[in-house]
Amino acid sequence: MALQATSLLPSALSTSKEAKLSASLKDSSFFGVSFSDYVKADFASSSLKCKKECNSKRAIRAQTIAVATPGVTRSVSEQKKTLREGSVIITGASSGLGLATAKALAETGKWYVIMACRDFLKAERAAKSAGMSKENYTIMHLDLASLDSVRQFVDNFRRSGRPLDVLVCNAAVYQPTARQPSFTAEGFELSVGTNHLGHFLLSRLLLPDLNKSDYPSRRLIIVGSITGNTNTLAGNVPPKANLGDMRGLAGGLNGLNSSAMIDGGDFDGAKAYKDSKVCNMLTMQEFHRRYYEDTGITFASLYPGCIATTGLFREHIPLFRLLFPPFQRFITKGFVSEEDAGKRLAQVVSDPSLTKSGVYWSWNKASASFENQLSQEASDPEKARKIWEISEKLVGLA
Ligand code: NDP
Ligand code: PMR
Repeated sequence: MALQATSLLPSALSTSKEAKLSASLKDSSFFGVSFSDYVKADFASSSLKCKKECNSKRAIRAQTIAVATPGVTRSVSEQKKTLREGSVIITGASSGLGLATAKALAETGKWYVIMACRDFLKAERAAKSAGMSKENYTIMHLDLASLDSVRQFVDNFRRSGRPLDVLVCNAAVYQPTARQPSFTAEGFELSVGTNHLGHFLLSRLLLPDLNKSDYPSRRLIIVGSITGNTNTLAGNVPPKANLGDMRGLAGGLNGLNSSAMIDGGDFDGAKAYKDSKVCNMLTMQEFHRRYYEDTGITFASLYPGCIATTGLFREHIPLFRLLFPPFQRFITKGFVSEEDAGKRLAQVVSDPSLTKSGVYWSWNKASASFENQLSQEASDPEKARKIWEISEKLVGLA
């Protein structure tokens, strides 16, 4: 049964101005698709389990570290023995979700944030205007579109002498209007090169540092998205993510002797972004399979909600940027503010109840976290293994 898009509109959208908005959403291909085609699709999220994970042993240790043994008087030094300040690297912390997460963690006083950013001045201004206190953060240069920069960042971080307790791979670029691909320093298509390959190298290089940490709960978090998951309505908006047989990735995504797209097809910036998010979610699971048992590190991904106001949409046409926030706020109801999304990611960094590894976290309407289900492609272990193996060759690890 094909529902009409207008039947989904709240009654508040009855003014002529808002009626125009709904009409344009319904009829135009401005959002990349006719809206009425997509209201037919099922909300896969309604069938998702709403399950909170039990505390792991490590998390219990973290929580109870300062708890007194009943009947025993504690010495002053024992009373002072609390969890040390955690140390977290957040990539792309100069705006949007990364900045909001940095702020949320820094203001707890329990976290020192290493903001790994490509534009030092922008990051410094952003941290200042977010009201972050200088003793809670530092900025280190990282350009994920250059593998040399990734390696340099790792060296610089190690030289700082700080421990690494949590790594958050958050930065991303989205080029929905690009007609031609652009490329990273090593010649990989920019979206997959930055969002996936840059983070892949960073995470692989920093894994031993995470493993060395004595912090009770070490975590590696890679930000995923609903739009890479074709088991959802949002994931069915064209162009859909599809890695195919990964012939383009295997060929180096250089647009010369191989396609710039992972599946070997014609360049499409929006698809390249969604494909990169599938790579992010598959990489997190492959890390889990390869390293969780031996290291105890928690590997997680998440969809923080639709943060429709961030810089991610900076390259979209102005009309999209104007209409996207009200569309998400009033129609899909998937909207979340930057501040609230930051609190969600901060939860995945530090909440003692979110220590389960291999999980893709989402939040329900009451803002409670739950383990979400990934699409078939985004949870395919064979594809995850293949991406891992091709990626390690591309970034020079194999
Ligand atoms: P923003 O554009 O606000 O933030 C992206 C960040 O990535 C910026 O700090 C940007 O730096 C940084 N970045 C981009 N390229 C590079 C690079 N080459 N090296 C280092 N840093 C880089 O977008 P969001 O906050 O929305 O995106 C954050 C994450 O959230 C992304 O992974 C995105 O996929 C994910 N996400 C976003 C959703 C949304 O609705 N907005 C929904 C689901 C997931 P600079 O400031 O210098 O440009
Ligand atoms: Mg989408 C429940 C419905 C839902 C949700 C949660 C999102 C999230 N979107 C939904 C539905 C729709 N969107 C529908 C029905 C349409 C067609 C009108 C639509 C269109 C659309 C466009 C054109 N949506 C978009 C775009 C983008 O350019 C954004 C994108 O894909 O960026 C990669 C986007 C998004 N919608 C979302 C979210 C979270 C995005 C940002 C994507 C991301 O960061 O992964």
